[in-house]
Amino acid sequence: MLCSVFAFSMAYAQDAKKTKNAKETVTFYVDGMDCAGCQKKVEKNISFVKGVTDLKCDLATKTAVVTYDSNKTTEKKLKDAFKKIGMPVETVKP
Ligand SMILES: [Cu+2]
Repeated sequence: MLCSVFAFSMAYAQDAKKTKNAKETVTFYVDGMDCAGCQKKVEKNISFVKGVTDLKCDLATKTAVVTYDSNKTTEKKLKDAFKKIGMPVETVKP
């Protein structure tokens, strides 16, 4: 009995993940972003990564705030995308 309740809630949680409003926001620290050119590079490339819906870069703090659809991409995939353009990032804990 307890087991089936647990299974049900797990299935429910997975279902909830698939709803259309699956927007997540993550802040990355971009160590290599040290001038306007780098910022542009990030903006030009990361904005078009699959699943990314919004991107805000801040040069002063070297951060990039990425809003993405978690049905289409993951934090790990985003990190890989940064790595691909030569700018590895660290997730900033909220
Ligand atoms: Cu630069």
